Amino acid sequence: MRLFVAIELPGEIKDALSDAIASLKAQGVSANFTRRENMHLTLAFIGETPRLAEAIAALDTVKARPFRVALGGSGAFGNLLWAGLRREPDLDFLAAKVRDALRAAGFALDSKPFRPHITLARRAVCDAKPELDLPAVSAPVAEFVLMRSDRVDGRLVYTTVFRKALG
Ligand code: 2AM
Repeated sequence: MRLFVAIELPGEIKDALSDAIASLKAQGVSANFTRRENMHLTLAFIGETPRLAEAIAALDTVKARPFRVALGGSGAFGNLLWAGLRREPDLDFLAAKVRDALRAAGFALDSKPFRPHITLARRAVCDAKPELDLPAVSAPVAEFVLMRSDRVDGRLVYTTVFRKALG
């Protein structure tokens, strides 16, 4: 199965991201837009593995405190468009702890630095560089989750398989 560790986003943030997607569409961007139920922030990408129990055991050892996240900034990785989050030391700390715990359990994560982003669109095509103005909405984060990713009838479907409370 394909696994990744993420933060689920509260409704206020998803509302702002849905507005941003509507604005991209209004600007003539065509893309594979992220469905509302799939919006999330990835902390660590594990990838294909049969070791679900080991991943859960590793994540269960992570200790970090609750914090707030706020939308801020946006950008593109090639033709993938994303919304950013304000740099938040507690978020960086949590991502580092999650990655350390998974590596200690033998999961080979990539060594790219953590770039907190929420993917809004994949394979985006547009004539001019789109404008993406995000309101500075903020929300509390009280847990992180382990998610399984499946492709069902060509659609990405994410299922939460473990929750870990912060604090
Ligand atoms: P992305 O949105 O930038 O593609 C599930 O695929 C989640 O894991 C997505 O948030 C995805 O980020 C992230 N991810 C990180 N590294 C990945 C990789 N090598 N392959 C697929 N997804 C990856």
